[in-house]
Amino acid sequence: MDRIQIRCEGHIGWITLNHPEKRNALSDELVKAVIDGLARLAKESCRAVVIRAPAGAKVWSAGHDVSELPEGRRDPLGWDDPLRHLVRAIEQHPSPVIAMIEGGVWGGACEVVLACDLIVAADTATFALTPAKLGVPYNVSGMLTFLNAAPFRIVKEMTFTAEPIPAARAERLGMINRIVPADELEAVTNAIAHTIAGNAPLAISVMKEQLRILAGAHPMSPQGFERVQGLRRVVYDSADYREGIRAFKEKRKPVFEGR
Ligand code: LCV
Repeated sequence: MDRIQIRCEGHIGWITLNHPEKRNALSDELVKAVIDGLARLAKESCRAVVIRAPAGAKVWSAGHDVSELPEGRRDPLGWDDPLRHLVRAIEQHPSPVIAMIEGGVWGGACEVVLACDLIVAADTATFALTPAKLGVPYNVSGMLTFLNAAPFRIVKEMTFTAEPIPAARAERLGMINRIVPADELEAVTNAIAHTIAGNAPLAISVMKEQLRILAGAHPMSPQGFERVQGLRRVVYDSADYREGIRAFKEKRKPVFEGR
């Protein structure tokens, strides 16, 4: 069963996440299919790529596939985690990647969406950052993705509460580019993609890469990085982390004890 649908029409690539039984959870299998799809669309000289869920989706993506997270003693979001590969593939894709959002976007899927170059959302869409709900110590580059997409205090609110925010608020905050009625979402996204595709692809590709390098140009001392990694290790080695993952699998609310 293909976990995505892919097509290229008039220099525009379309990738549809297609694992509704698991609410498009970002499993290794689905992530690999999206990364391969992006590479294929680059070879077909697509000048913009839209990543979407099927029309009418209540969930765009439920985030990292929790069943694939380690139950402790290993960084759950290390360099080689599928989610990290997907975020880098989007950021390094030679043409703009547009997230077309309908339904809820959860956890690591929020980072995938915020790593896209433009975000067009239906007015019913919601966005939730969920590490605190699971007890996961999010990783440094992921936190930078959030900080590059939303004001500092909003990142704190979203990460500390793990509560979804509605598309209207996300747009007011500048986190997303456009909010439209669901029945206009595809047409508006398609129009934006065609406008981009009608401009100079080489210049756009270079400006995208310049912006990626500048957005990531945040100095962090080796000591600072090692301190953060040490603190994250305390979290993913904690009883709370194990409890968060187990509670999800057992479909119950976690009981965190701060140890
Ligand atoms: C695996 C799933 C998932 C899922 N993984 O449908 O950002 S971090 O640090 O937290 C990071 C580690 C991360 O991204 O973690 C994941 C964060 N995601 C969430 O917290 C969202 C978890 N999912 C939900 O809250 C609900 O599934 C939503 C609200 C998305 C949809 O609810 P709905 O009632 O429509 P179900 O909950 O019944 O889910 C349908 C099937 O998808 C699986 C879920 O286990 C169920 O499988 P079974 O039918 O086998 O029981 N599923 C959902 N999310 N992230 N599997």
